[in-house]
Amino acid sequence: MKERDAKKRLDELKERIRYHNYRYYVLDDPEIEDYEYDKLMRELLDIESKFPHLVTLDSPSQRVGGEPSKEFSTVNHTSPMLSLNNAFNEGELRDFDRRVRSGVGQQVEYVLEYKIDGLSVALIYENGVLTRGATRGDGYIGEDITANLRTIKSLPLKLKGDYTLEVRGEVFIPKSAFVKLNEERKDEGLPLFANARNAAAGSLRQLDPRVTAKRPLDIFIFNLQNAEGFTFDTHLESLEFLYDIGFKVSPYRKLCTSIDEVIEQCNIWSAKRHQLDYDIDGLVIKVNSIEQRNSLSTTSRSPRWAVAYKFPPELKTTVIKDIIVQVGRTGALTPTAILEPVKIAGSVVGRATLHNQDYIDSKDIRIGDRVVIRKAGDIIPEVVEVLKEKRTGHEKPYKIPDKCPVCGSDSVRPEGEAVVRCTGIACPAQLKRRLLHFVSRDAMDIEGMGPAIINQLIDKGLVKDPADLYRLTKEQLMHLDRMGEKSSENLLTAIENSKTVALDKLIYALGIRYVGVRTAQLLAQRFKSIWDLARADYHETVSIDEIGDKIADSIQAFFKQHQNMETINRLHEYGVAMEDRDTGHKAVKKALEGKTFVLTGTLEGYTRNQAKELIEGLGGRVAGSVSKNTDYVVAGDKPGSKLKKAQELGITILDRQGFIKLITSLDE
Ligand code: 0OX
Repeated sequence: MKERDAKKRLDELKERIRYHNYRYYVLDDPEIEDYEYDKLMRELLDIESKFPHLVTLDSPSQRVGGEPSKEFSTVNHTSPMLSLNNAFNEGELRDFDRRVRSGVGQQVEYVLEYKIDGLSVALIYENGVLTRGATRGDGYIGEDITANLRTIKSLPLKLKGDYTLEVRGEVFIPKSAFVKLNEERKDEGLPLFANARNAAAGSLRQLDPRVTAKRPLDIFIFNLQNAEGFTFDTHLESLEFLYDIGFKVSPYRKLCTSIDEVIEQCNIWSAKRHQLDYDIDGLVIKVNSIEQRNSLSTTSRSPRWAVAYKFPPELKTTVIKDIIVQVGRTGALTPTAILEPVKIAGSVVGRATLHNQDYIDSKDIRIGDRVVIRKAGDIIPEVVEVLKEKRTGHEKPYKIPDKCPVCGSDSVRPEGEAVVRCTGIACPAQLKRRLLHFVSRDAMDIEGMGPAIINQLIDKGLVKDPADLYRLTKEQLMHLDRMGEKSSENLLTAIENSKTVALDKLIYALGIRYVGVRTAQLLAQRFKSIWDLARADYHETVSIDEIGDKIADSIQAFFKQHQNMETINRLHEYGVAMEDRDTGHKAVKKALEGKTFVLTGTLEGYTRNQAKELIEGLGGRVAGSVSKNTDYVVAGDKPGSKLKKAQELGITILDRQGFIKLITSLDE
């Protein structure tokens, strides 16, 4: 690989990993499976190891995880909560062993533990009493979920002894309890959890600990992080100690004196893991001697003294009976194979994802094919291989339809992308997401129209496309849960007021792919009305500075849909202004124009200069000291006296996450 290609690929990988990190760690709503994420990460690490000078501070390899979310108060971890490097086969286990032995220069003993598929937490006990519990967050800053952790029955609130210490462990829901939980939810008409890990994650993130208390959470403690006044020679001794003072420690803690023994255990548990009542996706292998561990130190994201062996996915053969497409919330059309059901990885499987057209084409997957499928843990099964020698000649090749199967709009595949998407503004599969976007602050700005109301409006069939919002009556709104006369009137006023939002907001509200706040401003400046924009040809839009062919194509595809034009016509009919009252001469105001920032402390992932450039690129100014004219103080790690001054002056203080949120919410 040439350096130029490596850099380009690294940029792509970083962007994708960052995005998926965010979905996974912050939103608890992953879009891809762990193994796909692992694959991206491994590719990134692989390229970075070949081109070390291309490693940048903001690379996902340079930090531990995602970003903490807003609802709980945040806590700084006493020491980073590191992630584990993975080993996927015997060779990688032997590599790990070789690295460890050459690092310590002596014989090494390992302790093996189950790798529980749950969520890591940090717990602080002071004088024997649990005082704080936190999620892992981004590894440095987590969320304070003490109240929720207290509800876990297997977690001692008081230890046998007045110890002051920190432990780390994995929260999970046992398989049998998970099945029961989902059965209860089904009876109550509640949405089901996809798997035990998601159920545990959702339960830990409840703002109301009473809800958490009803969930069958459990915890295994796997590490003594710090202990005031004493240490241990080995990890195993520390685990025994933790067991003795009342913690639930993983029942499997196996001492191995050679890598051969480790490999043997990995093979044994790979076959036996389905017998356990909790999901394990591998074994964790840790150096037993604490002294040896300390001599091995840590990379920025994972310790060198431990590795996670990931079980290989199980393989089975079956037949593809049909291929269907599913339309996701973002309008993505995902081809899915309907299989002759088979039992694999502990459950019966009837479907496998085919990802996209390229995947189908590259493997030449056809309806009627006998295929090998694979499933690991709770991963959606996928087709690994087509058994072409079993073909009878009756197998049918497959193409993703060029119309959305849900709403009939054109489905398009933008150049250079793998995913085919529906372009319909009123597509039922995307309706909720599109409505939330339509009413949001930078769009039509309909205050009071939140997810709870939108869900009810959709469920009751009152709103089938954004234009329907303008037909709602007070009576209809008053019949919704938690809506009284006054709140209904307020909401109607907000809807009424939205009819005269500026043209750029209306353009943004349409949810045209790639048209963010800034692009919408540029379009509103160039075109005087939605009608002008709809009529404009590709060349007219692409000739606008900052608008490339991808955006121009997407705009063309959007306005080509007669369903979308129907929605726009209806919006017009109900009184939504389609022209800019200002005739389009106003300059595009940069989002941070007139705002003064002061930076203090270090912002993980950004150098001081990078942060400054980001702000200035959006029109803001960075000043050296805090005064009453400062609009924002961005406080990173170890902030200086500027933070105190900002607090005294009552200036808005942004932590790293707040800062990122601010700059990313301004533009696409
Ligand atoms: C688990 C598990 C997770 C300590 C240093 C890096 C990882 N999921 O069961 N993490 C660890 O160890 C930490 N041990 C485990 N057993």
